[in-house]
Amino acid sequence: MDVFGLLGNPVGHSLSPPMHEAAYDELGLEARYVTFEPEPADIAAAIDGAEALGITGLNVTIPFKRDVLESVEADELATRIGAVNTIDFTGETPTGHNTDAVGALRALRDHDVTVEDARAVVVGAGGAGRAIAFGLADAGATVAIANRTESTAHDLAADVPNATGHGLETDELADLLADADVLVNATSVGMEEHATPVPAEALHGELAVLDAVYRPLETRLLRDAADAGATTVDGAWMLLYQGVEALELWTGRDAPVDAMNETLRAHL
Ligand code: SKM
Repeated sequence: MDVFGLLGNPVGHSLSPPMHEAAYDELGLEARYVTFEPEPADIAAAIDGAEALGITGLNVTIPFKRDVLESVEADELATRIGAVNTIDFTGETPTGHNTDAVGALRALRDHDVTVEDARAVVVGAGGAGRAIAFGLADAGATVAIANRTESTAHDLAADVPNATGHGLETDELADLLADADVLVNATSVGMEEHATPVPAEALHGELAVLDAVYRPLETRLLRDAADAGATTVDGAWMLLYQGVEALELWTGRDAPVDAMNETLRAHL
C-alpha cells in the first residue's frame, strides 16, 4: 500500500485527504493520504522519518514550505519560488516541487482565461503570491505584485521576470487594475466574511478574478467581481489543480479530476 500525506501545522482543516483518497478509489490504487503535524523544530527529522518509513509522497503546507527546502533536492521552479509543496520519495533522494504555481494556471485556464500575454495583478507577496507570480510570469504574463508591505513586493518583483512591485494604496491599485486582464488574491483577506483586498469600484467586466481563499468559497471579492461582470474562479479550483499535479507527479497516472473536484466541493 502506498502512503501519501500532508505535512503542516495545523492540518486539521485540510481537504487534501478526502480529495486524494477519492482519486485512489477512482484509479483503483491501494493507498491512503494522512496528515502529519510536526513541531517546527522537528521538520528535518520528520522528512528523514517519512523516507525511512517508505512514504511515497508528501504535500507540504503552512508553515513548512520554505523549511523543507533544506531536506530535499528542489527542482528549478521550487528553487526559484523558494517554496516546496510536494515531496516525491520515489527516487534515490527526496525531491521537492511546487505545484501551487501550475495549480493557479490550470484553475485560470480551466475557466477559459488566457494567461499568455495577460496583464496580471497579484495581491500578496507571501508563499502563495510568490508561487502564483512565478507561474504567471513563466506562462508569459506581465505581473504587477501589490503587497501591504511594499518592499516585499519589490523584492519579489526583482526575482520574477516581467514583474513590478507596488503598495496597496487604493489609487495605485485602481490604476493597475484598470489596465489588467487577470487579478489574483493571494492574501488571506476574504476569510472573514465582509473583508476584501480590493475595492469593488476597481473591478470591471474585462477581468478574470481568481481568489486563492476557499473558505468561504464565495468571498466578498468574488461577489464584487461577479457584480462587475468579471469571470470568477474560486479557491477550490487552485486547491484541486495543485493536488492533481501532485498526484500525477507521484503516480505517473492521469488524475481523475472530476472525482477529485466533486469530493472537494462536497466537503466545502
Ligand atoms: O500547497 C497546498 C498543499 O499541497 C495542500 C494544502 C491543503 O491541503 O490545505 C494547501 C496548500 O498549501
